[in-house]
Amino acid sequence: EITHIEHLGIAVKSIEEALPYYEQVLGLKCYNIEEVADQKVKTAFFMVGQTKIELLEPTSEESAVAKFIEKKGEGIHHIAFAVPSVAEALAEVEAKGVKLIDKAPRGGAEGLNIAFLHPKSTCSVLTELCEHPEK
Ligand code: CMX
Repeated sequence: EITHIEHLGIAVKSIEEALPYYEQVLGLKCYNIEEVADQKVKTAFFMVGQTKIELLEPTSEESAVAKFIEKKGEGIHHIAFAVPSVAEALAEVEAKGVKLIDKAPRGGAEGLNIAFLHPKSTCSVLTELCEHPEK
């Protein structure tokens, strides 16, 4: 059961270079910049209603985001849906034949439990499921 869009992930080459557009043109406020070491990305977050925008800057050439930018250029990288339980949602979609990237929930940015579904099974949109552990 999806409750809302938790965030949209947008791949950028440089958060520093992207910030003026988000802050000065769109008038959004970056409230957190965080490095997610195991994903080899630096992230910057903005709130838009209850949905966030997450800018993703690769911190290594081996980062999935670096590979994405090389292949497709900067742009929307993934959509993240909030669900009450990532473990239950994974079991449900796997039973429906979806290919999983993460077989079990893991820790993501901002302390969320997350898991990715493979774009080959999601109409080519890399899809993330997220759960707020405190909720
Ligand atoms: N959206 C849609 N399609 C994508 C994609 C994306 N973001 N990234 C890759 N693909 C497609 C590629 O275009 C390619 O399609 P074709 O076979 O038709 O050319 C296919 O998926 C395989 O891509 P690849 O470049 O060969 O890359 P890999 O298979 O090595 O990895 C993926 C692809 C999705 C499995 C990998 O990027 C992954 O595990 N992603 C999840 C983790 C992640 O993205 N982390 C960064 C964000 C972390 C965060 O938010 O904190």
